[in-house]
This record gives sequence, structure tokens and C-alpha cells, in this order.
Amino acid sequence: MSNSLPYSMKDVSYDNAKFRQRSLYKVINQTLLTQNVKRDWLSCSTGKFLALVMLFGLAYLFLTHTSSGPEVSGGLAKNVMVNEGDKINGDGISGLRKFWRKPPRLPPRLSPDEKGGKNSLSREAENPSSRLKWVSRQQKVKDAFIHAWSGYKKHAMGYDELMPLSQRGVDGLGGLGATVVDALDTAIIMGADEIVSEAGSWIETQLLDRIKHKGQVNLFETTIRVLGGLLSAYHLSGGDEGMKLTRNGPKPTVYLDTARDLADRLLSAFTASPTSVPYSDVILRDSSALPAPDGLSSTSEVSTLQLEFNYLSTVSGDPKYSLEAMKVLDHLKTLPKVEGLVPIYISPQSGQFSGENIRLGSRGDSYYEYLLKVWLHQGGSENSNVTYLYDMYIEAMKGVRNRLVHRSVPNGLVFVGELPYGSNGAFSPKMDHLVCFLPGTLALGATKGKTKERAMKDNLLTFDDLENLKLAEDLTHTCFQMYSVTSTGLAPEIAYFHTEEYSEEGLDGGNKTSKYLSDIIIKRADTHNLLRPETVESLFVLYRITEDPKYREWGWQIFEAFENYTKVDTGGYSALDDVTHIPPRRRDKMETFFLGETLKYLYLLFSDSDVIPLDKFVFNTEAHPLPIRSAVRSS
Ligand code: DMJ
Repeated sequence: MSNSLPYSMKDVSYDNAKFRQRSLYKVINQTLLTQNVKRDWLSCSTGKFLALVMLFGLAYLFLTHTSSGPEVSGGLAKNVMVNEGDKINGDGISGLRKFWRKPPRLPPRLSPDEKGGKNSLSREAENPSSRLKWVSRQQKVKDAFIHAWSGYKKHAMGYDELMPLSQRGVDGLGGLGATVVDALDTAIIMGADEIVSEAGSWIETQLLDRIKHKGQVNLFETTIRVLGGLLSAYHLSGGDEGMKLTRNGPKPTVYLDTARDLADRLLSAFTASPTSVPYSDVILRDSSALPAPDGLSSTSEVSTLQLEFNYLSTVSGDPKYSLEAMKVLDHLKTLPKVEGLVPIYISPQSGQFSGENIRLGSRGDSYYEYLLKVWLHQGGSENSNVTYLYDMYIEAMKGVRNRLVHRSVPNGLVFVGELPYGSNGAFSPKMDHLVCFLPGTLALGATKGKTKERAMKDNLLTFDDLENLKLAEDLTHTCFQMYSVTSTGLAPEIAYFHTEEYSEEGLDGGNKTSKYLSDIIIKRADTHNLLRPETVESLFVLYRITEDPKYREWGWQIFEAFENYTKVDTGGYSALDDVTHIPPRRRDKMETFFLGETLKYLYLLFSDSDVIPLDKFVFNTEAHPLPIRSAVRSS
């Protein structure tokens, strides 16, 4: 097993591999089959004549069919000697080649079973006893959400976060009551009416005042959690011709007005910067802004604001929010990259990337997520003025496949590592749990929110889509195994993968029954779990798209592990210090994203697919669903 081959060349057993790298034999065979030529064609003289023509054709194809053509890209294309072929064949053949049109790549085929209607996977979801099981598991997730909220309400109402063991609150995000806003749309979606009323009324009576008087907040965190949460609540409670999922809480305009006031202050991060790259922090009370102490902003932070600011412009009718936020992406488009991959720091002073560290974990992650999602949110059309974002996304995912995807030994788990010293430096087999957002994004990007079955029936999947979908499935499996290898069944914050070049003894996850115990290395400093959502987020998206019930089962196992080891009797759930030991030490913190994301994604994983459908909503990086423009008008 090689660690240096591009992803697409390493795995030839993909479901649809036959449609990607067709041999000469297959090209001819498929052409014959398509034209319905019978087996006895050699028995008549016309057949013999045709055989001669075929022989000439074969010789011609042999000479000319060396180019993989422009539609075969990324890993495969890199390994085909396109230019060499041209040289050998000479000018005459090159001229002839102009008349040769390679047959289009055949679409992936469905099995006869799938063609008949519902596939066996989607039938499983409709089986009455299976439905009952998932309805009851979904209720368990709602109960967990109510338990988390009750701890927060009792001990920390109005603080950013709950410290469940100390039974008090803490303001780790600037003091805007971040848990209240992050949790609100989860409560709306779950139909937790009492919580909608409590959170809604706190926002109506307290939040504007906080926004006017509080000091320093981080632009990114405040945008994704508070602005995103308010905008989603606005839509889900009936604003913008929205869904009216609840009658509780204030009028939707309360959420919108609060969002506007907040965004007006956040805009200073853009306007104070000498370039289109915003500063990292804002002082709310006087609408001023300042860079981080080292002067640098995170790449993911400056590129993960646009869904929220665009939607605010749409619903407020004021383009200024979108204009400022989109300038960042317009600018990032012009900067040099390594096959679409970018360093994790950027300077607002110069507008240039800083350092060479490339990763899809912290500070890099949602740059790639928003390239896709901002495009999808604008309608996902081929001709929109943000199509360049989709192109950047596709290029970056090729870069991921070619440069960052490797396999572990001995069991071949597919993982995404890092290039801490840039494209010419050594590869690091380190993968943050944060990277587990990627499979969900890859699957979403492949089918654009449709089911895989639908996308295949409609012949919508390109070569890149197929590669990305397969990578999504493999990575989801790896992310699940990051949970499964530990004693608690919960993932560490960071995992390293055992490869031919890298191994460390005695740092396993502790679950001696796991087949992957020696594939995954967990360093002592990385054993904590912050109740993060990325894996269950991807399980949710993968389930919606593939309809494979294994993703639900994996999600249920993870939920049970949260229940077993992180639930605090007096209310709330706690982060853990060490997932490799039982009982695990606790960390006395319930992050806002446990209510905003983790429990929401688990709830939606167990719900019917028409609850917040993926072709009508885009989830911001904090799991706040915002309606897709074309979908709002047609729904
Ligand atoms: C969340 O705030 C967001 O998902 C962000 O993009 C990454 N980190 C956390 C959750 O882990």
C-alpha cells in the first residue's frame, strides 16, 4: 500500500470506478453494447466487413486514445502522459485527432433493484418498526437537549456557557448569552416550545442591551453563533415568508432587528482594515475593530461570514453586509494557492496569506466549507456571479485528494493529514476532529443536497462528484472509528494515523476489541472531547444523501456514549479530559455548539428527510439553517 499515490489511484474498488478510468477494451465493449450489436455479427459477410473496419478502428484507437481528455482530472489525469502521447504520435495524428470525439463518460448505473423504484436502503427507513425505533431515539435526543438547557437555565442563564460541575456560568465569547442564541433554532426544530419561549424572551428583553454595551468579541464566533442563530430563528419562526415552525417566542422581526444592530457593529472589522481582509475582533460598544495580537487573522475565520451577511442583506434589503463580506472571497480568489489549498493564516495588513501551514482542521476548515455553501446558498447555478467559489471548491478538493489523503496501516483507514511546512515540506498524519466536517461537505457538494439515488438516476454526477462522494463515505467511516477505538466511545480532539513512515507505541484509544486500535494513535495532550459536532454532522448529511441506515446506527452509538460519560445529573453535559480512560475525567464546560449543533444534527439524523431538507436549506458552520434563495420562492 502506497502513501504517496493520489487518492483516486489508490482505490480501484469504488462503486463507480468502472466509469472513471475506462480501458480501451471497455470503450469498445461499451460502444458495441450501446449500439446493440449482436453476438453473431461475424457470421455474415457484412459482419466480416464490419470486423475489418473494427480492426482498423482498433489500430486507430490504439494510436490516438492516449489522452485522458479534459474531463478526467485530478489524480487520474496526473498519471496519464498526455503530452508524451502527443509527441510520439506526431503532427499527422494530432491533426486526425481533431476528428476524433471521445464518447462521453457513461453515467453510473443503478442496480436493477434500484431502478425498480425505492432502493433497499430507503425502504428500510419506511419500515414501520424501524420508523418507530428512530422516532423513539429522536425523542431521547430531544430529552438530552432539554436536560442540557435545564442545566444552563438553572445555573448560567444569560452567560455564554455553562460550567456544569461548578454549576455556574462563564462568558467565554464576549457575554452575549451565546448558548441562548445558539440553542434557539434547535429548540424550534425540535418543537421544544417552552425553551423557545424562554430563549426568545431573553433575546427580546436582554440581547440588544448587551450588544450596545459589551466590549471585545471575535468577529467569526459572533457571526456564526449569534448572528447565524438570530437569522435562522427569524426564518424558522415565520420571517422572510419562512416556515413558522413555532408560535412561541417574540415576533420574528425582533430577531431580525437584533441581528441588524449586531451586524452594523461587526461591520467595523471590515471597514477598519486597510485591505478587504477583516480584523479578527470588534469592540461592540463603540463599533471599533482591532487585529489579533499577532496581527494575523485565521483564513477560516475571514471566509466564514458570508452566508450570514448575504442572508442579512437579502432579508433587510440593505446590500452593505453582503458587499463587505463578499469582498473577502473576491480577494481570496486572486491569491496564490497549492492546488486550491491555502495557508491557515492571512494578514489583514497586507492582504496576503502568512506562513505555509496547510490543513483542514482548526483555522483552515470552514474556508473550504463556505466555498461550496455560499455558492449553494445563492441557488447553486452554473452561471451565477459566485460560480467562481464552486470552481475554487472543486479545485481545492482535488488538492485534498492529491496531497492530503493517505491511508493508515495496517487496516487502510482513509484520513486527511496536514502539510505544516507547505507543499514541499513533510506530510503530517495528524487529523483534528474538526476535519470530520469534510465528509458532509463533500457529499453535499457531490449531489447538491439530492439523494445519491436521485442524482444517479438523473445522471448528475461528474467524475469529481463521484470521487468526492466516495471520499466522503470513506472519511465518515474513519471519523466514526475515531470514536469507536476509545474506551468511552468518544473521539479525541486530535488523532494521528499509523503509516509506513510514522508510528508510536502505547498510545491507543483503549478499546481492545476495535480492529483499528493500532491504526489510530492518540497523544496524551489530545485525549479531550469538547462535545464537538463534526462527526454527527457528517453522519446526518451522509444519511440524508445515501439513505444508508448504518449512519444512523453509528450516530446512535455516539449519542449513547455522550449519555454515558458526559451527562451531568444536576443539569447539562460536560466536556471530557480523557476519552481513553474509564471513568473519564470531566472538564467542567458545556460548549454552546453542543446545543446548537451536536444535538441538532443527531435529532435531524433520526428525523424524516423533509425536516430541513438539504436541497432547500444550507446550514451555516454552526448548524443554523438558512434558506436557499431559489427554494424560498418555490416553496
Ligand atoms: C463550531 O463553532 C463550528 O462548527 C466551527 O466551524 C468549528 N468549531 C465549532 C465546533 O466544533
